[in-house]
Amino acid sequence: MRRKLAAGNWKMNGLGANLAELSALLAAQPDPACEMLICPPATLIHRAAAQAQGSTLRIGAQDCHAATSGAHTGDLSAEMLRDAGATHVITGHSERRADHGESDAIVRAKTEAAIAAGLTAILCLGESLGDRQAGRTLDVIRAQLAGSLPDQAGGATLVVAYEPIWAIGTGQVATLDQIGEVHAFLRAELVARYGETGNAIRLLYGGSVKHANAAEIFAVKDVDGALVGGASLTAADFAPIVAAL
Ligand code: G2H
Repeated sequence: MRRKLAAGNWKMNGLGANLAELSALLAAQPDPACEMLICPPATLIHRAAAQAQGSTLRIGAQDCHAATSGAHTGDLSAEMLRDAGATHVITGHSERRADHGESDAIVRAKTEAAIAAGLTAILCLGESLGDRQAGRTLDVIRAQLAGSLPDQAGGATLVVAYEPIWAIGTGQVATLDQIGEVHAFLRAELVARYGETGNAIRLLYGGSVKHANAAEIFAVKDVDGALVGGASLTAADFAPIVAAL
């Protein structure tokens, strides 16, 4: 049985004052059977983790470097993020792939580093609008999986998030059929790669998830939760999504 997961990605948003949203989120008394995660900017991880201590809320990071330490000005290793209180880290988000030229090989190295440091990696992938219109969606995702999945993975160490690039921050959500097709494909590929363990790895959908569409997306087979951007910034928006799990 895979535990449902609602993960919030604050992206480059949030100052200290915004940590009040975490208290408001916990005050909404989320179902403890579901896992709830907020990935604030790295500057807030330590404070957020201290605030969430003893609660059901987990705190994650949005990126890590593949190396454990060294001359990488401005970067953070997975071990540092864990030391700051993170339990999860997002790898391969399309905004990192686009803004920082992250290839599948780099994403794979980051994912391996995250798992080695004891973090749960949330590995993101998804097709562009051009790929979808050209009918290449599953080919693109197959290639992303081949290039970025770690050698060893389990239900506690890896989550895969399907985020069609054309649905991110656009208000345009993939149809339930599109989500179902890709999630079924991801499940089959994970089982082919890892055997029965592939059934323990959770699959999240991401891309303009809101309270209004969360319940129907969560009802799609093989959707184990969501990676939520804009609608995770306030407890008022995120708590109802968690409740829809
Ligand atoms: C996709 C998602 C969070 P949003 O990037 O990962 O963002 O929900 O704003 O589309």
